[in-house]
Amino acid sequence: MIIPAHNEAGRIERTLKEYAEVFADGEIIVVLNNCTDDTAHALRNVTAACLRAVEITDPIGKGGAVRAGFMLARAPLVGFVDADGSTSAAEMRRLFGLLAHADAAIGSRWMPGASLDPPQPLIRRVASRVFNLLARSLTRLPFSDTQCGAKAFRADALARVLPAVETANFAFDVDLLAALARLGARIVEVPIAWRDRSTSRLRVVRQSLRMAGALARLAMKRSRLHWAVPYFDRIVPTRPLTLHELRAVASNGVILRTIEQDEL
Ligand SMILES: Nc1nc2c(ncn2[C@@H]2O[C@H](COP(=O)(O)OP(=O)(O)OP(=O)(O)O)[C@@H](O)[C@H]2O)c(=O)[nH]1
Ligand SMILES: [Mg+2]
Repeated sequence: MIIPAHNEAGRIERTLKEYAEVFADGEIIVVLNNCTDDTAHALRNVTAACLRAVEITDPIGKGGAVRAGFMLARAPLVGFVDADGSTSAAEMRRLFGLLAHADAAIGSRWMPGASLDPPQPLIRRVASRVFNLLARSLTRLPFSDTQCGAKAFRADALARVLPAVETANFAFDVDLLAALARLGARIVEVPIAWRDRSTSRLRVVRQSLRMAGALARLAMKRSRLHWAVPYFDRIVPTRPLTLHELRAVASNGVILRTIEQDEL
């Protein structure tokens, strides 16, 4: 399990305690990124053998942090989830179970059967639907919720697509899913139980604009205009990171906590 964490001192401890129990047979990798609060201290309050943590100070976005986690993961099945605990560990475990017949299993808050208790604030739901329309029309992905923070993958499928993924901000999920789809990977989307734990830290308008910029870049990269991407980057800086750049940044990461290989 990869858990990206940006200023999560107040929310991560409870999540980790829950996940450490359910994923004691695996490995949880927390990627602290660009934290200005004491997330590292909250981590020290959790004693679990399955827990690893690395801290990367450069701001690499949620997408960058999850991708850095993918590079560190050693298990044949790898997932990621938000640090705030909006998806329970049991729900995440269910997604992993679906990988017996799929390369990727993703949660949806918008399919019939999803339970939202409590739901996201209205403005977040509106932004989510607008983004989904845009993402579907630009990428032809058929999913109802590319942005749900609960996804599981077969590591071999991930390894094949990671070199093609560059998005570092919150639109990274679209980049990853589109790359998997191009490869012919089997992706299943299932309704999920969501318990919203928003603190509305994410400034919706600014973040949505950045995500839209990243989507436009993605569409351009896959079109006949791909040669114009460097010009686009100058006008609309979405802070993409190639695998090569990410490796360089991640190599400056500080290991806060490690587990022995044979504990796996
Ligand atoms: N590396 C990195 N991770 C981030 C950043 N922003 C958020 N995250 C992480 O991404 C995950 C999802 O972020 P959230 O803040 O829960 O996003 P959200 O659910 O859209 O918004 P909330 O209303 O705050 O819950 C969490 O694990 C965060 O710690 C960032 O700028 N960089
Ligand atoms: Mg959240």
